[in-house]
Order: sequence, then C-alpha cells, then structure tokens
Amino acid sequence: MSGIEIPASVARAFTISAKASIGPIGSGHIHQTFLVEDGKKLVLQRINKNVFTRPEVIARNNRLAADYLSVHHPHYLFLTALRDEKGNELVYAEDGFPWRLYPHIENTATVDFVTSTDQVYEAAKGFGLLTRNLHGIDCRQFEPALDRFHDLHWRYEQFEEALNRASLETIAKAKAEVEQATTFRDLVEEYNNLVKSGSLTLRITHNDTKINNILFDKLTGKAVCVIDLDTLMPGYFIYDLGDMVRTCVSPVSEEEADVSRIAFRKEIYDALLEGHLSQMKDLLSPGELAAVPFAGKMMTYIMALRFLADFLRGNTYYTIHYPEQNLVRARNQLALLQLLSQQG
Ligand code: GN1
Ligand code: MG
Repeated sequence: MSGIEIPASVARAFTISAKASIGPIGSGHIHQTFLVEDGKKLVLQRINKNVFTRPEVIARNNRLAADYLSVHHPHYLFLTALRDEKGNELVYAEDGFPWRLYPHIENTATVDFVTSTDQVYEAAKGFGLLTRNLHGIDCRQFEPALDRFHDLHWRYEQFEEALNRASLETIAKAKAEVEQATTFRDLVEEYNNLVKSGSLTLRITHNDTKINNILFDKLTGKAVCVIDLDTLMPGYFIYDLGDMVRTCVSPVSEEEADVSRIAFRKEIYDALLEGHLSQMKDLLSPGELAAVPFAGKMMTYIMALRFLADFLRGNTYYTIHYPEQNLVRARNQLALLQLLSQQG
C-alpha cells in the first residue's frame, strides 16, 4: 500500500462514495495512483507537486492535444481527465496536492517487460501513432511541463553537481557506477552535436514511452491507448524511440538487480523499430533517420545518470522501496548501455 489516504474533499468533489473500494495500481515512480471501484472502475491519481510544480501546465497541454485530436482524428482514443462537479480537472486537497481522475479502460492491461515481437511492434506503433496524429499541431502552444527534461547535457551537469555535493561515504558506495558513468561522456558531445546540427525536428512527443505506459487489449494484445501524458510536450523523436529501446530490448526491467539477466534482444529491437517507423517513417528527415542508432543509448544514459544522481543526492526524487534501489537501477541501466554500445 502507498500509505496515502484519499482526502474526503477530493472524494466529495469527484463524487466517490464511502463504499468505494480503493487500492494501489501501476508502477510509476512519481505519483500515487489508485484504482477506485465504485459501481464503475476509475483511476485516481495524486500528482507529485514537488516534481510537477505547475500541474496546470500538464492539464493545458493535454487539453490542447485532446482538442486537436477530436477535430483531426476523432476516432483516436486519447485519455483525458474527468471533471469534478464544478468542471475542474484538477482538485486540490487541503495539503496543496492536486488530484485527478481518469476513466478505467476495461479489458486492458499493462506489461513491465516485453515477451514477444508482436507485443513490441504494437507498443512502438502505438507511441508512434500519437506523435503522428499530433503532426500538424502548433508545438509553440505547448509549455514544457518539466524544463530540459531530456537534455542529456543538462542531465550530465546535474549528475556532476550531485557528485560534488555527495558525502564521501555515499560516493564510496557508488564508486564503480560513477566511474562507469563517466566513461560514456562522449554521448553528451554526440547529443550536443546532433542538436546543433539542426537535423532534429521538434514534435509533440510523449516523453515517457516506457513499456508500461501503454494499455494492451487483454484479448487481442493490440495497443489500445497510451497512458501517463504528463510529459506530452515538444521533443525529438529520439526521446520516444530511445525510451522504448531502453525499456523493451532487455528481458528484464530497470529494477533487475542481477545484471547478468540484462540482454540485448535483436529480434525485439528490430520489431520495435519496424513498429515505430510504420507510423513515423514518412515524417522523418534523412538526418533524423540517421539518428536512430543513437536513440536507445541516449535515453539509457539519461536514466543511468538520473538514477545515479538521485542516489548521490540521498534519494529525493524517485520512489524507492529499499535504500540502494536507485543505485541498483543505475547499475542496471549502465549494463544495458554497455550492451547497446556494442551494437554500434
Ligand atoms: C519516471 O513515474 P514514472 O514511472 O511515470 C520519470 C521518467 C523515467 C521513469 C523511469 C516525471 O516516470 O522520466 O523514465 O520514471 N518521470 C519523471 O522509470 O521524472
Ligand atoms: Mg511518467
């Protein structure tokens, strides 16, 4: 259990009855998410306002996308928050934390790791379709919900800063990971050069395309819709492609402590690329297509640096269930990065 109670004022605003059964759902690292069964099933979420300091920006970005899609792709299933009785999508509890409510999509499920090429093809197609359907929307209308979210250069600087401020005891625990992380520093240069070259186009990207952010139909295995739209904002396609590579190619998730179980599955990678390009290929320039092999390395490196920086800072950002969890995650991501780098 998450240990967080649903405030009475929030339950009232969303007309959730006292009889409702409420339990945790999902495996996100940032918010608290609950499945509410109250006649019908609903998904209630407490937004972590320490991370998303301006939750209205998320709501506005999502609204822009929803309005555009309802005109240009009316049959596309885009999940939007339900409104309370006053018409608000965000309901603020007394402690200042905002809450929101979503419909629960029946007969769907998420997965934490990929088990087949069909499944990864579906997921990659699903995430690609989101960006494809939003092609044509004016990106300048969107505000970043989180600044410099996938800016590898900035993430590296944040890691260095965390290292400079960490205690000697913490650094000693993370010695091997810190050393390994610095050996991939060239990827930062590669990222900077790619951005400077101007060959990447800003599009509306999901920016959190890990495999458990897509709902699959339980019966057919088809991708039904994408979830977790907090970071729907302008970005480069390599962010979404890269995060899929990061979370799909290995048979184990980022939580796996036994690095010997991490592997690069070529057939999964190929199917992923095929699925994504089935939606994106005609939108991508030759310069963008040339950046495909960089995508997975870049996003895996970002997560290694972010997990490691959080460990060095004393675990202030990601939810952890045991003290060394962020270090384990960083080690896991560095092992995966090593494998991805061997692919070229
Ligand atoms: C966080 O909370 P969740 O699981 O949706 C993080 C992502 C990371 C992910 C790693 C806002 O996402 O960027 O890729 O953890 N989201 C934020 O599992 O930092
Ligand atoms: Mg997320």
